[in-house]
Amino acid sequence: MKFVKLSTAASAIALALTSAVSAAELRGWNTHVPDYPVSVAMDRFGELVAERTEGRIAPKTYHSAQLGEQDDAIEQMQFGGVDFAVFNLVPLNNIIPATQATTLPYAFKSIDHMHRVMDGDVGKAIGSHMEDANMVALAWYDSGARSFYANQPLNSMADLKGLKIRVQNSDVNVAMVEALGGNATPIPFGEVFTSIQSGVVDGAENNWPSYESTGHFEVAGHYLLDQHTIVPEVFAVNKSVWDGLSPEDQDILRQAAIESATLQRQLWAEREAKSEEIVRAAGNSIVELEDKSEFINAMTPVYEQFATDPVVRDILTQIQAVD
Ligand code: BDP
Repeated sequence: MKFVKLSTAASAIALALTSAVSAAELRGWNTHVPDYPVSVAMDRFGELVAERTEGRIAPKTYHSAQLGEQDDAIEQMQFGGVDFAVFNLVPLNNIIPATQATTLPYAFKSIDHMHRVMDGDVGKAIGSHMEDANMVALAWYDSGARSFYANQPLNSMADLKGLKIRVQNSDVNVAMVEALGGNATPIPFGEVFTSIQSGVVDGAENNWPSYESTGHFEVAGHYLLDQHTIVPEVFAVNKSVWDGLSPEDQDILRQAAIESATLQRQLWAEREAKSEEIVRAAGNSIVELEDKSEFINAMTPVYEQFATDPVVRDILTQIQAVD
């Protein structure tokens, strides 16, 4: 803890020194390729902030995991190397347990439901837990619904039994795959393609745009649309940086992040459709599930393990109370 305080102070001093001599360049982390909806929206955030502060604050996003994989970036956000980022909530599960409620399978009824929940009190509650990890949540991005894919036929839940499935680094995701009889293997996003190609894992799980933009659809041609999670992504700013800003600049950043989220959600819907088209045109096998009750029922042990924590249970109850 002492270390956190020390580097927090150091990064605040570094920022103050930078702004004294020139515009403060804020470093943004992003895992996706430059034309991905998250990337375009983060760039828009940078433009809006630079414009509205007349160049005093110049946010620059480094795309394609140039600043490291997501777990490293989450750590850097706590110790000062990353000033802002868009994080998926799954890799935050282990360090901020409150986020687990939003990543439990079938916690949200639909993408619209997720928006209503995250733009309301639940988003605020999770944001306040994030502050303990030195992050300030400014807005919520979309990442669609995630489903399983593999290099072998996936026609129903039974086909997942015994498969090695890559997951993000989260105990909830490990438990989810185990509840389906699979072997969960946490692997960084950037290594998933070669891991499937070389047979280290048989498959993974993700949304249409990530399945397509990473090329995973070329090495894992079977996509089973069980839509087990609808995971929010957070636009977060390093709290030490945030605390060093004037209230006026904080307003500018918050407003720009919210506007970028509106753009991101719009671009997301377009990209989902485009990615689906690309994958279908490639001839992949896509299995839709009319009835997901088998998957939903299989998740009971996951809820028993995680939804019993009082913080997680309380947030889950709030999610379920939103129409
Ligand atoms: C994508 C998310 C990204 C995650 C990635 C993953 O947008 O933040 O890192 O999935 O599976 O959909 O690691």
